[in-house]
Amino acid sequence: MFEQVADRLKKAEKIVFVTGAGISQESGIPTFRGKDGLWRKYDPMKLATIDAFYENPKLVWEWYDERRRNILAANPNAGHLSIAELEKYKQVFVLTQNIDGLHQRAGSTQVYELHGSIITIKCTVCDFKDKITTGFSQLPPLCKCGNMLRPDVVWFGEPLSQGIWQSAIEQASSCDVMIIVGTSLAVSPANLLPVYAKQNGATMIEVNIEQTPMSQSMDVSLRSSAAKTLPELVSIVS
Ligand code: BV8
Ligand code: ZN
Repeated sequence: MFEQVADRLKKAEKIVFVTGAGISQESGIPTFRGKDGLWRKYDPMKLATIDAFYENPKLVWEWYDERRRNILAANPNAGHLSIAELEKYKQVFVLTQNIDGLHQRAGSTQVYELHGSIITIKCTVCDFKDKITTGFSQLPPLCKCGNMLRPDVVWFGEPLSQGIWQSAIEQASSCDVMIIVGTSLAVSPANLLPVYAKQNGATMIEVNIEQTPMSQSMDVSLRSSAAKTLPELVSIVS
C-alpha cells in the first residue's frame, strides 16, 4: 500500500497540505482537543467567540497575548520545514487552521490561513488591520478611531474570509495528493477540504498520532508524529 502511495507522490504535480494544531505540537504549542489540549483547561465559548470578547475583552486579550508570546518564542519544526522544502520539487499549497505563522517562518510561500493570524490585529469597527510588532501599553488595545482592536483570528460562529475559503476549495479540488496533518477534523468548514479532494480523485494521506473521522477514507494513514513522518514523506520525492 505504501509503495503505491510513494509512486503517486513521485508522479504528483500539485500537493496540498491541510494542517492543524498537531503539526505545531512538537514546536511546543499546545493543541486544542488532545490530552494536554487548551480546550481541556479553557471553555472555548468563554475565550474564542465575539460574545466572549465583548463580555470580557481584557480576559480574552490576556489569553491571546500569552499565546502570541509563546508562539513567537517557538520555532518551526522538521514537519513545517519539510513541507517548505517540498516546494523545490512540487507545486505545494498549505491550507492551515493554525494561527501561528510557523509555515511561513519555515519558508512555505503558498499558505492560506483559514482561521486568521495571531500576529495581526484588526479594528472591531473600522478597516484598520496591522501586524503586531511590539507589546501593548493597555489591554484591550484601542484603534486610532477609539474603538477596540481584536486579534485577527476567526472565532467560533464567525465566517471564514470568503476569498481565502474559495481559494482553499479550489486548491483542495484540484490537487493530485492531499496530505492531512495533525488535525482532529472537528471544526467546520475546514473539515470539508478533504472531502473536496477525495471527490476529485486525489490520493489521500493522513499523518496523525490518532485516528480521525476521515481515517477510513484515506489511501494511507500514518500513525506517527508530524516532525518524524513529514521528512520521510518528502524524502520520497527529493
Ligand atoms: C463557521 C482560531 C459559519 C482562533 C478556532 C454550533 C454553534 C455555532 C457554530 C457551530 C455549531 N456547530 C458547528 C458550528 C460551526 C463551528 C464548528 O465547527 N464548531 C465545532 C467545534 C462543532 N465552526 C465555526 O464556527 C467556523 N465558522 O462555521 O461560520 C457559521 C456561523 C455560525 C453558525 C454556523 C456556521 C469558524 C471556526 C473557527 C474556529 N477558530 N480558533 C484560536 O486559535 O484561538 S478553532 C480551533 O480548532 C483551532 O484554532 C484550530 O484552528 C481548530 C481545529 O483544531 P485542530 O487544528 O484540528 O486541533 P485539535 O487540537 O482539535 O487536533 C489536533 C490533532 O493533532 C489531533 O487529531 C491529534 O491526534 C493530532 N496530533 C497531536 N500531536 C501531533 C498530532 N499529529 C501529528 N503529530 C503530532 N505531534
Ligand atoms: Zn478603528
